[in-house]
Amino acid sequence: MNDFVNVGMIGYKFMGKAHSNAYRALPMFLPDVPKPRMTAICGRDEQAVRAAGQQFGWDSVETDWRALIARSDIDLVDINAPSDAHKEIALAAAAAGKHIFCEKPLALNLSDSREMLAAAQQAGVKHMVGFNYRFAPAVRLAKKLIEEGRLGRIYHFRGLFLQDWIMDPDFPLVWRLRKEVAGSGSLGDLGAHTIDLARYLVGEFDEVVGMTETFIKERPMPTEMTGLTAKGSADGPRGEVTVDDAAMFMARFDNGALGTFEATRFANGHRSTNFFEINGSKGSVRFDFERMNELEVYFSDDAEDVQGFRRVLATDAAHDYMHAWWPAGHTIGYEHTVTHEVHELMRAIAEDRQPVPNFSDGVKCQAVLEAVERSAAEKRWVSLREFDS
Ligand code: SOE
Repeated sequence: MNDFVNVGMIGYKFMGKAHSNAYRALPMFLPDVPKPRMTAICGRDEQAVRAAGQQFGWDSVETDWRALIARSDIDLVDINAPSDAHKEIALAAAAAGKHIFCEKPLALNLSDSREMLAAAQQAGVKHMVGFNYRFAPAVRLAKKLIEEGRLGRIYHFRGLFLQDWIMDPDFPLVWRLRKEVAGSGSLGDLGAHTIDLARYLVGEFDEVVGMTETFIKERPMPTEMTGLTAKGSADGPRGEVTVDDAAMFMARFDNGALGTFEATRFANGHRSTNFFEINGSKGSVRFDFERMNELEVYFSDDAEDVQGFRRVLATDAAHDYMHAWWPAGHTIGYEHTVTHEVHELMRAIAEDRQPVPNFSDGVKCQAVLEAVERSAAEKRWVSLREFDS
């Protein structure tokens, strides 16, 4: 097993910081896998990426991702640039024989995601997609309860991902609000996570019916921006919002369970509510990322006089990953899910297997996104079979 994996990362803002934190924390808390070596960080703005590289602890800086991929001292390419850059970079990384860690959503559309998967498979490299919420210990407890049959037959999945960061009509037109850069709006940015959690916990999608809405049709052009923050003049030039502000859809799963989904950036008061509830014949579970260390569980075979949802604090050694951190009862946060994600990637590289979730999960998520968009446009139920390649 290689003791090190040399990482080249493209992107240096929100997810660049989260991934950098994970690479630094991994050897200290989860040392049973190869150590990620923070070899090079890449971004177009040389001054900004040099500052980020210095602050996050990267060994070198690149301003052209092609130069980064061409380096012989890079084993893994980490892509957390905006979504329109994912495909070109991933295809080049695969062609160069580099492992790939790509942020979600995998691509702008299903066709591009399939091309990325095929290229990675052809190159024989490891490929992972950044669905980090699978790596919350409480979510893995939900998975364990379902797999052990302790919820019985699953009837319902109901998932919400609610934010409110663009409620101000004068919030500028950042890249997440432009289809050619983001692919979609709340559906692909937030709904992708909920779709992935549903696939991870319940199963594959059979058909969907949905709707989308763009409440604010145009916004001030930004004078400077990140993915989530921006400056722009309310009386300056304005541009068209070309993605959804909100999406809602229903789903039938292959196993007969039913799902309801909501993704919005207009749920005033919800900074980032990422919630699901699953109901089965023998019990239910409820998870809210704002209380990410807890899983609410209900078992219908509890004694009648004490039946009801109870709160499990998923911080014991019995809970995935918690052995790595602190004694029972000491809680963890958002950034730990990314560290756990990177642990899975490093372990997969060491064990010469594909990490989970990988590009095939990214493709399946992209198919559901495309099905929802088709349903919203054509106002009909859409079967995932329509997208079989
Ligand atoms: C959007 O605000 C966002 O940053 C998503 O892009 C992330 O994937 C999600 O984890 C948090 O919210």
